[in-house]
Amino acid sequence: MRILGVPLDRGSLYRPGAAQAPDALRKLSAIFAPVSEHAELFNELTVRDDGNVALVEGDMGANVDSVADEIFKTAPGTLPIVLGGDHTTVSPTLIAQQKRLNGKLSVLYIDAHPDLNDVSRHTRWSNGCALRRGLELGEIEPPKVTLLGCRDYDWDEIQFIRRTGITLITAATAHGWTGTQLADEIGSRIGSDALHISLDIDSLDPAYAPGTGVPSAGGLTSRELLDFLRQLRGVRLAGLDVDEVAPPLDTGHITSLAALKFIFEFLGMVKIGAS
Ligand SMILES: [Mn+2]
Repeated sequence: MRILGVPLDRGSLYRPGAAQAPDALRKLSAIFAPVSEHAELFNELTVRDDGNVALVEGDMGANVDSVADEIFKTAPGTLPIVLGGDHTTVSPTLIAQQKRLNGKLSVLYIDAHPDLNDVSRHTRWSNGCALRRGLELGEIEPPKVTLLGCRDYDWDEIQFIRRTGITLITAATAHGWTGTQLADEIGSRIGSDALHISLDIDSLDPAYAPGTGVPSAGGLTSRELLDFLRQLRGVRLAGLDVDEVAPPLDTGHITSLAALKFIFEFLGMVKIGAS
């Protein structure tokens, strides 16, 4: 495992703050012992923290190539865990992962929003365009993407989803599903691909993750998301990015601690899983 921070929130045009997340998460991570919630010890796992990537002034458009290059340097067999930053973090992450996996990559995008706008708020590098840019620049086929937990859309995004064959599992649908159903749905699509998980913390209901730029009512519970992830343990994993945790908007570290919980459970998935 290799941890990299991307302390950039220029894509959060509504409420920034996510640039502070990588350092805040590192500081708080000492609270957690290296075990999963199922009391499994991570005694065979090596996690190296490579700090934050170097950024130049500007938005992700000015940084996407250098951040992708840095993530691409992750050694074969090592999984990157990328800490955003706003969700434009996923764009260079997907570019790098698609190259690392030689195109054998599927994506689980867990978010209240699909981030599939071509242009949002007068820029191509707002977080509302993050997945669209990642697919374009990474040359990833849209049918390889599953959206989970969505509940806010722009009209163009809905048309893009319908036109390109992206799988959409709304928060409302997911609420009625078991983890096994989700694992079956994803497992039936990815074939021999490895799965990259992109987690926007606003996929959770604001009750569980209030400290984020664009909270949206009606989200997943922490319990639901943990159960979904647990059922994905049989899937070959490519890596993880966790985005949109905004410490200045948080209260009592609730959102940061939720993000850390999922990162630690991801570590548990890798130990049990195939990679
Ligand atoms: Mn979002």
